[in-house]
Amino acid sequence: MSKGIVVPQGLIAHGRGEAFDYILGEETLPAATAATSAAAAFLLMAEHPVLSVNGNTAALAGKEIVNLSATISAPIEVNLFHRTNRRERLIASYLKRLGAGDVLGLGKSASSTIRGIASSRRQTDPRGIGEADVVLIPLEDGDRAEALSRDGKKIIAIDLNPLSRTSRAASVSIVDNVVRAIPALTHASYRLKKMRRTSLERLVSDFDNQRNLAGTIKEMIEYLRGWA
Ligand code: PTJ
Repeated sequence: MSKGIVVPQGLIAHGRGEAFDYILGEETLPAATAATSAAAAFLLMAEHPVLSVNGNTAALAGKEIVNLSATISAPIEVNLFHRTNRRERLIASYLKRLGAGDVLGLGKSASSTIRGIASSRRQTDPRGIGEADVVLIPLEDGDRAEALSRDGKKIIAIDLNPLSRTSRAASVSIVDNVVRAIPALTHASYRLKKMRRTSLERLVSDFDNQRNLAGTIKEMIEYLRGWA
């Protein structure tokens, strides 16, 4: 935050996430592992997958996002809730120092618009989220997740809160901490790259996000029952 990558509101969001992380035992639940395989299949089958990055994600898992981008050949786009040119540039140069190639979404290059959002968050890069069919949105707010979904894009969320609008609006919600979820997604993508397309299609069509979220909540309850 002192470098300007994360906004103060990001610390509050982080605290909200931590509270949920405690009630899943700060470990990856089986439901999250199933969602991660489905997410990897979605990303590998996509024509234009894009990884959307905000301040919290860059700070917590910048290197891991760069690794995922290289593994699945998907561009990274900076898309901020609290948008300023300075923060966009800071985050992009931070990711480049970690090994990212081109980073999309900066300044005037974000000339496409997501319908149904009033704020500057609606601006996206036509080479990135603008033309994407599948978008990974770690740590996202509900409005943008719903608007991207209404725009016909398949959304993969990483959100520790299984009750959030983001988790509900996504096609695949990985309920886990980004620091665990992104390396696991890279690992799953690497493994699934060797699979046939028909097997990937089956992983996608067999996945039911609402059922998986219900499974996550049951796993959280089981964990809490252990303490009670
Ligand atoms: O960098 P910016 O300007 O784009 O702003 C980013 C924030 C995070 C401030 C903005 O997107 C925001 O306010 O998000 P929300 O609406 O607070 O949603 C963030 C969601 O991420 C919440 O549901 C949290 O539970 C969840 N979350 C927080 N930390 C983590 C997390 N999920 C996964 N891993 C985390 N480490």
